[in-house]
Amino acid sequence: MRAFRITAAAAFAAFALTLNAQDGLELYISFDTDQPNDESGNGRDGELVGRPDLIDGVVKQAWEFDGTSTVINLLDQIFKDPDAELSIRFYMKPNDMNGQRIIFDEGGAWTGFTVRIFDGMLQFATVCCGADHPPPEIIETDAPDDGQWHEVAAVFGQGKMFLYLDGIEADMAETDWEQLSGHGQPGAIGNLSPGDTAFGGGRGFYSGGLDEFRLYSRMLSANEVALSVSPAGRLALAWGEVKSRGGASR
Ligand SMILES: [Ca+2]
Repeated sequence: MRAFRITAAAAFAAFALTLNAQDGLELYISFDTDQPNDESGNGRDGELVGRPDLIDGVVKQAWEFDGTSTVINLLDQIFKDPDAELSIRFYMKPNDMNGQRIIFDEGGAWTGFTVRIFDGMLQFATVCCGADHPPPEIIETDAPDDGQWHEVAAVFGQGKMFLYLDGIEADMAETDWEQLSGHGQPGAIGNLSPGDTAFGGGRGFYSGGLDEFRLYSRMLSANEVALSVSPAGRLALAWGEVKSRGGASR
């Protein structure tokens, strides 16, 4: 009987997490094939430039970005207008920390959301809203250079922004803006989208592994960021969370 209760609690936690992972999901690229197809159900297939190598990922296959030419151009603006909450999460295994290595960018220096590696730092910037390009808010942490996979989440919402590395809050800030706004440009994964980034001008191709990229039109919570969305690890991690909280109340 006890064994049944444990199994039921773990299954419930996994089910709840599955629902969470789908809530507000705008874009999901698994990198399991050689095409940047959107598996969120929203039909936002990307346009690939360059030829990534398929490598072993955290979940099935991943892509190795070459740092010189590979980019996924998204074909639509994903920001809402206005956009009060926006988050991304993904796994990365970077292999070049020098200069600017843009992982995700939408918008620009007028209103924008950008995650990059810059001279050894993992940085997340947002900016809004003015043609005079107001100073962006930037939060950061050391980019891991151990050659291993790491999970990153960048969360903006309600005038705050958070950067998580492997489920732990690495930095946060309050912003001068409560929301981002529409801009009429598509986003990009692996280099800047057209124009400029939330940091300002300049392009820079990401170099290294990327896997399981998800974009949400809501704030990811600290609790769910602490849990991997990896289907392979979901049950064990969910059960670990249940045990650490002393019950299955979540
Ligand atoms: Ca994958």
